[in-house]
Amino acid sequence: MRSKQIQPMIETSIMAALALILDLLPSIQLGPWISISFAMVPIFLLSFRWGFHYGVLSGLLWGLLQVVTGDAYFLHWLQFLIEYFVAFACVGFSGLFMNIIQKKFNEGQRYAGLGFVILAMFVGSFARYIWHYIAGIVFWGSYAPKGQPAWLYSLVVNGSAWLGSFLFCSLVLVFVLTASSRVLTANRNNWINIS
Ligand code: 218
Repeated sequence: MRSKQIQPMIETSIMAALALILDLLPSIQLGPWISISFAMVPIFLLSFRWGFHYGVLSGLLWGLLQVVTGDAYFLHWLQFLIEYFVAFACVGFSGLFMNIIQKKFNEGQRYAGLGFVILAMFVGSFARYIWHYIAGIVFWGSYAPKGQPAWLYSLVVNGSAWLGSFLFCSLVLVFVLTASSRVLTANRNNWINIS
């Protein structure tokens, strides 16, 4: 591994672990599957610092950590693959906005920067929850209350979990970045050199 990749890789693993821990904290629970937490914040932050590829990798690792810690629900191999690997990896789509976010904050355009941060979180969280929504229709439909179609049940469950988590993450990251936008750039050039 090139020494340039070592720092982002370390952050990738730390942020995945942090997301796992935040997810275990008591969150706003509106039903068994409607959990509103800010566990995605570390993955978003990493994505804004290092971009799409590291964001996807960290999301994948977060999903994997849930599996190995016994925190995953298995109904079907395809559901398992979609909800714990594909969905979590998609949080990294927020990293597609790294350049514009970095640029806005560098130029001192805070509000524009925050706008793109929120847009990026919208895209990343949506890209994740669309998979939970699809899995909800295909695999979790039998849990719907009597008479409720699966698409509506999944929309209620995953739509509210998505909206709540997106808003909660936005609140937390806007607060953090208003206090110190340096977290976006700090130490990005201090490569750890082990060669
Ligand atoms: C309707 C419905 N119920 C449950 C699930 C499963 N689900 C939902 C959201 C997030 C996650 C990942 C772990 O936090 C899971 C497995 C669903 N998709 N749809």
